[in-house]
Amino acid sequence: MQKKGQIGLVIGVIAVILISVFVYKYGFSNSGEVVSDSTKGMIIEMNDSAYSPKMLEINKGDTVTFINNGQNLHWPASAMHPTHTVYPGSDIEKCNTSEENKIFESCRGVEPGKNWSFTFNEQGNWSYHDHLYPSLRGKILVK
Ligand SMILES: [Cu+2]
Repeated sequence: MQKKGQIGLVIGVIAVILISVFVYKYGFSNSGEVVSDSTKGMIIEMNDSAYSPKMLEINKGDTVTFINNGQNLHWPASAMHPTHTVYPGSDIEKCNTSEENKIFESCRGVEPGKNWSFTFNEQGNWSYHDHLYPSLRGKILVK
């Protein structure tokens, strides 16, 4: 009788643990998914050898965040180097003016660990490069 009680207790404890783990995991992954869904595919990682992903497809109005995971400064900018005028309205000459936040370029090196974001309101296939390392390139397709 006492043994049965102990087994029952053990089963009860295990059940409580399993339920807690399930609830925790379910709740966690659920809220985690909401966060990752809203930023899914919207992040471009810059490191010292490449931008990744090299080709990103987004919808008009989406915001892309360029994160510097490298050791050096990185400066994402619209094609073509060095004027950056391919993306509509963009021009390196507009850096340090009131229009700076409307152009597809960071206008300065983004420090390691920091990021820069831009919202794409123009449909098209937009090439960009790193103004400090022009051989580093990528494309953003805005549908
Ligand atoms: Cu450039």
